[in-house]
Amino acid sequence: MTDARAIHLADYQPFSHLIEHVALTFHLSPNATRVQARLAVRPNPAREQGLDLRLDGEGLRLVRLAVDGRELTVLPDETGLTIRAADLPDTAFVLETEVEIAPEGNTALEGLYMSRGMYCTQCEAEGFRKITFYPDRPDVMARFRVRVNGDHPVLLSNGNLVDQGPGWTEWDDPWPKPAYLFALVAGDLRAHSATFRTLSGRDVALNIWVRPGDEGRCAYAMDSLIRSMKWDEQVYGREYDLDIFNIVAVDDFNMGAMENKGLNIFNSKFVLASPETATDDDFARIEAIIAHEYFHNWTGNRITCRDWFQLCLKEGLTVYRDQQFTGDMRSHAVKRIEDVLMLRARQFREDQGPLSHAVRPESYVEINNFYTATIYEKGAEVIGMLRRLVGDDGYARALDLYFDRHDGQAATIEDWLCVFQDATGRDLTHFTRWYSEAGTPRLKVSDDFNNDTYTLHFEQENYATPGQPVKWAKVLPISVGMLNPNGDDLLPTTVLEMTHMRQSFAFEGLATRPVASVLRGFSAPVVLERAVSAEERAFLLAHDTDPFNKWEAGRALAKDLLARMVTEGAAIGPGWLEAMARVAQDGSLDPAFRALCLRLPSEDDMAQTLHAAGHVPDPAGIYAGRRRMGDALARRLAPDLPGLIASLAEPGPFTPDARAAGRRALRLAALSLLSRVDGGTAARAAYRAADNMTEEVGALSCLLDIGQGAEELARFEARWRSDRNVMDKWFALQIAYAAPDRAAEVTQTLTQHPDFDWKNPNRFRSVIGALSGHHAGFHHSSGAAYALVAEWLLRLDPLNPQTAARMSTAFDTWPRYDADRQAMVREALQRMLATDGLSRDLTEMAVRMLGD
Ligand code: B3K
Ligand code: ZN
Repeated sequence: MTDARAIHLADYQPFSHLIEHVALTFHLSPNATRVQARLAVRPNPAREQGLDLRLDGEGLRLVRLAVDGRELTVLPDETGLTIRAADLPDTAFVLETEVEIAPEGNTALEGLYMSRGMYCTQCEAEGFRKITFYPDRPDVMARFRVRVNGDHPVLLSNGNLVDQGPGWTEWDDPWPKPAYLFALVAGDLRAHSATFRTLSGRDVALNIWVRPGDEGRCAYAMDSLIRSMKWDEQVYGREYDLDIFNIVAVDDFNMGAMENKGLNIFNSKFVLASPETATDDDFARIEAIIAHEYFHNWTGNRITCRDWFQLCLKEGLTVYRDQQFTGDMRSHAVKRIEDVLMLRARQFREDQGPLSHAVRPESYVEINNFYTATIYEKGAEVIGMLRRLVGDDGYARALDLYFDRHDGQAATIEDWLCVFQDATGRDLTHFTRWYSEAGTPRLKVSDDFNNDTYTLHFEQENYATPGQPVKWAKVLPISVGMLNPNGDDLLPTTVLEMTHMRQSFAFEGLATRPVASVLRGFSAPVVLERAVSAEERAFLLAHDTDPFNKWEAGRALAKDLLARMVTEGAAIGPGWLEAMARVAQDGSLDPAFRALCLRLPSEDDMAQTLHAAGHVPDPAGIYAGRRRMGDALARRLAPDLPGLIASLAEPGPFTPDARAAGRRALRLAALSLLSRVDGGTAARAAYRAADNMTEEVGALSCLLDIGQGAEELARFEARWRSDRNVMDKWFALQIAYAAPDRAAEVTQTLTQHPDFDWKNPNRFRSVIGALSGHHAGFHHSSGAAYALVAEWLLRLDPLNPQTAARMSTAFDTWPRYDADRQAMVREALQRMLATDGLSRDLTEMAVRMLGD
């Protein structure tokens, strides 16, 4: 987009100066915190000499500024201040500043703010400039020493604790870091502690800091942390590098968590867990996010990004690493399926709409708007492809070289690709298109069989995306396998490398026509277009040895059926029902895998697929069709469901491990189907008997799904009223299961609930986000949900632009739908843009979504 305020990758220049050391002193006070900074500065030899010094700073009251002890009068502007070269020595000097800030009034939750009486920080991407004047950019790396003075019993910052006394602590971080990794916490907190001995025998003190009363809910997060630390040593050879590692849980947080050096700050929802309060999904997310933030210590902190255009350098890689970790801890097959579900739901959606952007974008207005599924999830997919192309050994050598060569640096995607080239000798010039070109390639596949030769023909299409009308062929690693018609493996998984727009691969010497299993493991993030008969899909569901494609075959059967139901009024034939029945009853399959197979395609996924196939999706039709499928499946499986449910009962106390969680997932999937035929009898009993949150929420969902559960909802509320994280579920569930024509009304009513604390991002997401996640409810033809979501985004924007902008992506699919819906969404977006004082964040999003 063209915007005067846009920042461009092409304009990058190193900073004028180097900051060798930073000493900060905080005097905490809710409305008048004093921050004294002492920076050891020298001109950057990589730049021309005699440059002014420009420091970022926003909302700071400057009290004092001195260069080498000499006071200077400098007037800050809106975004910072400039010290003229004439006022600076041409060699090293000391810059001192003192500013005053008001954390209590900081509702944006960026910089230093307060959450229920405790102080905390969030500096990525550009929050440090709200704390003190500083070159707030990731390529300026410095050693920090921090003294915190405050009334709270616990005062934390990055690095090692070097000194303390009554009302103060002093911290030293020996590892140079960019300002976005700075953190400070002060509060009345309790620690859940442990010790970790590293590979080389150093002991690290581990603490998870929480509010008094929450200490009993930290064990799982701590266990996840210890396993992450071990795993990074074993798999990547990466050891932790400080004497202490602190994690703090806060209730008001704009996202999941933040990897500040030695002091990770977490949304409390991703730390606190007990069997009574957290579901299996919560446990899994906690494990993954703890790992993700910990892995950033090397991929992000020790090696950081030169500028924010390189964000995927740390995020794509760290997501890739946390996915590997979860696969190792749980199940690679299940993890891959879940990741692809998520990729399609979020990244493909983004990439096929007006917000599509490259994994490495070329410009932005507000960087916080680019913490997207494309940077994170597609960024990770790109690394998975690289690994498929160079092999496991090549990947390991490249990563070793990356850590050796770039430790302590702020690196780029070029640096990253260069280590792969240097370590493996492979030319990756062509591959760079994955970083520079947006959009999801479509891969058309056809085949033929002649004279003992089976040939697969591929054609890739790379559609135009905003600002990128022309695209080139991508390098695609396409994993394929072949099966004999009797179901035996004929060709083990082989990676075909596609580098042109059209390419064919022949397999000779085959006696009969094989059944091909294409794109095993989802080896490239593309939309596969292949006309496959229902029989062949059922065959692959029954016989494919690649678990991803086995699941995918069942998924495709369901989607083909639902598409025909919605567009042609097709009836549900026995094919899909019998295939599902076989999976449900196949005791040789992992219950977690079976639960995934029984899950119907989501409505949004269906709308995406129909739109891509040239239809205008009808949200009400998709909703109704999907319900009919669920009802038909319930009737088909009804006789077996009670037995299946009973066989999956877990004896003994709750454990959060993957095996037990998988059994519960299948049990609850079966209970949900049973509820459709037994009027909720079994689910009501399960609700009463539940001794853990997975089953409590699971049984309640079954009841809400069939329009019941009012009494259970009331009991749930009475029991959990004082637990914020659990109550978020109570809010979200009612909206998620509301009938489409009532979703907006239910949401509206909940916004009047005394516990709808809309300034808390978790609560806002659990209500407004639940409505925008309810496909048929959000896109209801009345437009009521569009209006309600827009109204709340406008209310939130002045207080918390980051969360408002992020949640505005609810509207990014509007071009899929009919003219009436399109007009309503455009009108809502235009109304936002016409609002006085709309944030830069939300403005950029609305402009991009409107696309004109
Ligand atoms: N790096 C942070 C995200 C920061 C988001 C800033 N708007 C968490 C993570 O990716 O691990
Ligand atoms: Zn991250």
